[in-house]
Amino acid sequence: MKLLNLTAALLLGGVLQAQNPLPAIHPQPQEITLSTNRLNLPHGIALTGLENPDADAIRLIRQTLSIPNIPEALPLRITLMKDQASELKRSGAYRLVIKPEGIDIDISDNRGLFYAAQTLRQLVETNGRGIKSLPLGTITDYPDVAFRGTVEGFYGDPWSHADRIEQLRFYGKMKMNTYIYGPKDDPYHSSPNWRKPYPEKEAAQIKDLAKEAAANKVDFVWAIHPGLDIKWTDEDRMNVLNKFGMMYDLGVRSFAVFFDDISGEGAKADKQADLLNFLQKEFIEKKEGVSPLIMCPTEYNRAWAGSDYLDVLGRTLDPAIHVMWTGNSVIHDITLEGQEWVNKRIQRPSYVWWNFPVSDYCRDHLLMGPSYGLDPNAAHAMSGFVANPMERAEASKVALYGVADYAWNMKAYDPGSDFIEACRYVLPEAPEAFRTFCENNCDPGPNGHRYRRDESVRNAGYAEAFLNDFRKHNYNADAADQMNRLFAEITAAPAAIETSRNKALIDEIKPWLMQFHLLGKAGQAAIRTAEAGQSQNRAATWQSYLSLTSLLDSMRTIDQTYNQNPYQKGVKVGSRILTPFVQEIHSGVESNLLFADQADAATTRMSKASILTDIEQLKYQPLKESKDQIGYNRLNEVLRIEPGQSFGLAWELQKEATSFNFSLPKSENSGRVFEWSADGKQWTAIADIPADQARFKLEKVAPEVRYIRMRNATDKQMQIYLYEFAVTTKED
Ligand code: 14T
Repeated sequence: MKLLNLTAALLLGGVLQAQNPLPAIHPQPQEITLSTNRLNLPHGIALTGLENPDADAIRLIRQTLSIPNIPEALPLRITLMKDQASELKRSGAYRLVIKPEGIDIDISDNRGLFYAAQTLRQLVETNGRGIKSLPLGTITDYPDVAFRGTVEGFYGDPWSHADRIEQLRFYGKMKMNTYIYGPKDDPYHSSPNWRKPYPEKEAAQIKDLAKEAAANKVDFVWAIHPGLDIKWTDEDRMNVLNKFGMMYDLGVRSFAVFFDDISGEGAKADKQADLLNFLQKEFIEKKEGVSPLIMCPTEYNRAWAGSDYLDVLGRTLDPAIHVMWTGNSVIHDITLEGQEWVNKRIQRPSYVWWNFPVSDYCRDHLLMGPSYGLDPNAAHAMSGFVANPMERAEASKVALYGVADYAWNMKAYDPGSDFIEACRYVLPEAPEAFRTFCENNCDPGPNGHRYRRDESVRNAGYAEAFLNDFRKHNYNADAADQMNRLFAEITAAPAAIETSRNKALIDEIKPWLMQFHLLGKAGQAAIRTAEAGQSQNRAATWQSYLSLTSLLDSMRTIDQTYNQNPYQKGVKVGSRILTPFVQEIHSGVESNLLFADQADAATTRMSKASILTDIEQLKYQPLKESKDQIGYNRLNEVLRIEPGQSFGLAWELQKEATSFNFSLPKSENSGRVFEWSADGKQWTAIADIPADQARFKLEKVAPEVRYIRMRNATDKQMQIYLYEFAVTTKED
C-alpha cells in the first residue's frame, strides 16, 4: 500500500491555512491530518464492507461524491468497517481515511457513518470544470459530550412545525444529536392537558418530527411537565406512563420529565424520584429501543438549591436517569467548579441545560452574540449539553452553531472566531453586514436574572473615548471617525441582510433590522451634533440636534408599534453601548442648548416610578411602564415571600393612580394584606380587597396614594405567582 505523502501535509487544529485553502469543518474534528494532494472523483461509487449501512448516510455520501451523468464504470471504492478502536466507541465516532485508491470509513454506529458523510460534504470541492475532489488524509473524530443539542423549553410562542423540521436538519449538519421538546406553552406538554392524547393534527406533526429527527440522527426527546397539578397517586403515575405510551406509538423513542418552575406538592424530591424510578422500570427498560430517561429537577440551579432536595435525588434516583442543571443560577456561564459542585450532590454528571440564547425574560431584545462563557475543561463533568434557544428559531442558529462546536470539541472551541464563521454560515449572502448586526445585538438589557452579555466589543473603546472627551466639552476626531464608520455600516447593514434567501430569518428579525437602520442614522446625527456643538455653531447645532431628535422619535415609534407582546414590549438594539452613546450625546447637547444659562436645571430630575420590595428575587426586575400604566412584569417562577416581606409599587408625585389590579394565583388562601401609603412610611390596609380572590381590580384609588404593596402577614413562607400587579395612572 502506498503511503500518504505527508511532506506536504498540513497539521490542522481546525484553523485552516490560507494558501490552498482547505474547507473549515464544523464542528472541528478531534484529529485531522490533511494533505494538499487531492483525490479527483470522476467516478461513481462502489461500497463494500458493511451490510445494511445507514440509508440516510449512504444517500448523503452518494449526493456528495458522485458526479451525475457519468456511468459508474470507474467506481470509487468506499470500504465501511466497524472498529473497536477506543476512540471509536462513542456514538457518532468515525475515522475517515482518504487515499488515492479509495476511502476507508471506520464507524462506531449508524450515527458515526452519518457524521462521516457530513464531514465529506464539507470536504468536497468542485472546480470550474465540474470535477469534484477531496484532500487526501485522515480524520479521527468523536464528540466530547455524548448528548448535544437544544431544549425547546422557553415560555412564549412555541416554534412552528416548519421551524422544527429545519432545526433538525441543521442539527444533523452540525453533528448535534438531541432535540428536547418541552415548550412551556404547549398545553399537552404541561398543564392542563399533559394527561390527554394530542389532537390529531398535533399528533401527526409529532410523528413527522420523530421521523425527520431519525433521518438526521437526532434523538427527538419528548418531555412532559406534570408538576403543576400532579397527584402522587397510582392513577397519575399511570397517566404519565400512558402518555409516554401514546408518544411511543407516534415514533418517539426518548423521554424526559420536567419538574421546573413549580412549587408545593409536585416539588417533593422523594415523590419525584418514585415516579421516575417507576417509569425507568416499567417503560424505559421494557420498551424496545428507548434512550436514557432525562429529568429536570425543581432545584435546577445552585442559587435555588437550599434544601436537601438534590441529595435526595442523588441517593434515590436510579443511576441511569440523567439530571439537568442550568448552572450557578437560572441563567449563567458554565464552570467546571459549578459542575463538580452539583455532580457530587446528584451523584452523577449533570446534563447541562444552558439558558442561552433564550430571550423569554427580555423579549424586546435579540440575543445574537457569540456563545461564550463555557468552560473548556468541563467535558468529563457533564453527560449532556443542550441550549434553550429563542422563540425565533432561525435567529437562534448563530448561538447554536457555537453550542454545537463547543459540545463536540471543547478544547478547539474559540467563541470569537467561531462566531464569525457562524455569521457566515447563517447569512452567506452578506456575512459582514450580518456580523455587524449580530455583534451589536447581544445584551439582554437590565433584567431580573442580572445576566448581561458583552456587546459592541470591537467599538466599545472608541465609544468610551469619544464620550470621555464629550463630557469635558472636547471633540475627539479620531474616535468620531471610527464611530462614524461604524454607524455608516449599521445604516447600510439591514438592506444587505435582507437580500438573504432565508425569508424565515428576515421575518423573525425585521423589526430589529428597521430599528438598527435608524440607530445607524441616529449615531451619525449624534456625532454631527456633537461636532457642531463643539465648534460653537449654534444654528448648526440646533439643526442637527433636531434631526437627531426626530430619529430618536422614529425609534420610539418602532419600539411602541412592533413586537407588542405583553411581557417586554418593543424593539431594542445596541442597548449596551450604542444606544446609550447616542442618548448621552442627545441629552448632553440638549441641556447645553436649552439650559445654557442655568447649568444645573438639567440635573434637576423628577423622581421615577419604581419597584418597592425587600424580596431579593424581585429587586432587579425592570418595571413595566407605559403612558398610563405602571406594573410588574409577569414572573413565571414561583415567588417566595418570607414572613413580613412585601412587594409593591411607588410612583411619581406628579402622577395619580386611578385603578389598581392584580393577578396573584395561590395568594387567595393565606394571610396576605394589601396596603397603601402616601409617603412610604405610614401604611394603611386597603379594606375593599377580598381575601379570597386571585385576581381583583380596585376601581377607585384615592388621589393621595403614591405607594401600594402586598405583605405576607403570616409567620410562614408564602409561595405565589406574580402574574400582574399594576396601577393605571392619569397624567395631570
Ligand atoms: F428548567 C429549567 F432549567 C429552566 O430553565 N426553566 C425555565 C425555562 O423554561 C425558561 O426558558 C428559562 C429562561 O427564562 O428559565 C426558567 O424559567 C424561569 C426561571 C426564572 F427564574 C422563568 C422565570 C424566572 F424568573
